[in-house]
Amino acid sequence: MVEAYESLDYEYALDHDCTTLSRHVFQQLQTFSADAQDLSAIMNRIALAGKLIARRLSRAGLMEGALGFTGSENVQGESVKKMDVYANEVFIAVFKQSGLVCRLASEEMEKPYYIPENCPLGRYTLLYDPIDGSSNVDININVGSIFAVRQQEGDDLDGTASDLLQSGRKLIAAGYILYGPSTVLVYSIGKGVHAFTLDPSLGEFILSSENIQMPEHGPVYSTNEGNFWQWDESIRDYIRYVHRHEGYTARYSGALVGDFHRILFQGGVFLYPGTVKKPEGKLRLLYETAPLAFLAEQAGGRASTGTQDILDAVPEKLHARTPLIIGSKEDVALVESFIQERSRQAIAAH
Ligand code: P6P
Repeated sequence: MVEAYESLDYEYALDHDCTTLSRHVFQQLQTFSADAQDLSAIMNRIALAGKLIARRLSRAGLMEGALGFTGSENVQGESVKKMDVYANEVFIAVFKQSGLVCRLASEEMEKPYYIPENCPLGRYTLLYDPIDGSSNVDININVGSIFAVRQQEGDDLDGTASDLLQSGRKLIAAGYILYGPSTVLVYSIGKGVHAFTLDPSLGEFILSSENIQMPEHGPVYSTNEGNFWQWDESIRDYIRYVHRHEGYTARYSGALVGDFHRILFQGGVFLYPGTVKKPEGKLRLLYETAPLAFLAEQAGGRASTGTQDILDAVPEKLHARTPLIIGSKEDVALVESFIQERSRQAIAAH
């Protein structure tokens, strides 16, 4: 007699292998409405961008002109890598004719890219960092793409995209693609956080982790301690604390997506505070800190500037920056406690 469990494994295996990204979006929303179909299509387009970028990264070392610098600087004043330009163009290419978006706003473009008049227009805006951590590209260490999706509000006839200057509470969807030993797409549409692993043999992202819950506390603290001399005393107090207490371990890759991904699964805290050179911090709100904050909160974690939730921060300009403290609830609260203590002392001293 065939053992009952064999048929169950087989059924589970088929179902597990068939949970693709587009299907998962519909399962999440429990509807096939026009909005759900738009969101599913948007996620599919992002997945296609991820596949194209992953393919290029996997063979960049063998391709003439794929690596290295372009020689120009972006709006951030950062030297642009050839991979930055390629990835930026990929997102434009996969969305241009999609009829899903009206604009794309990127770390690599001073102003948003407006879908040309001869292309179908959509009601959404994609905000993205095409390659986060591009300093890692040439040395084959993980990098990522970060994305955020907002619904267009108003008609933006003046081309200032002022409707984008709102808090992250307006986000419809957010996520990232991590280009590591495997390519993993992590996303949320406000109903939990879910991870999909690219199966190159299928050319599909397949569900690998559903309803990810960030541990309340974790051992990891992730920050560039080379900036210690530039930090506020409160952040130094926190670093001195973890240096003197058992149970902490430092992990820092130079690419926010990989460092966040570790904390999403293992717990802990990532911090990029303000510095003397960049008091408002280095990371950009609309397409770096806000999308990750959206994920962190959906996974039961937190994200703070140190004095307010990231998702409540309202940018004054498209490329506004914020300090970032993101991760497990307890660990973010511990960092904030040192900031609050220093504030209390400063008030008491006056
Ligand atoms: P630093 C990469 O340039 C990035 O934007 C993030 O991915 C990363 O966490 C951070 O900057 C690294 O900055 O100053 O430590 O090199």
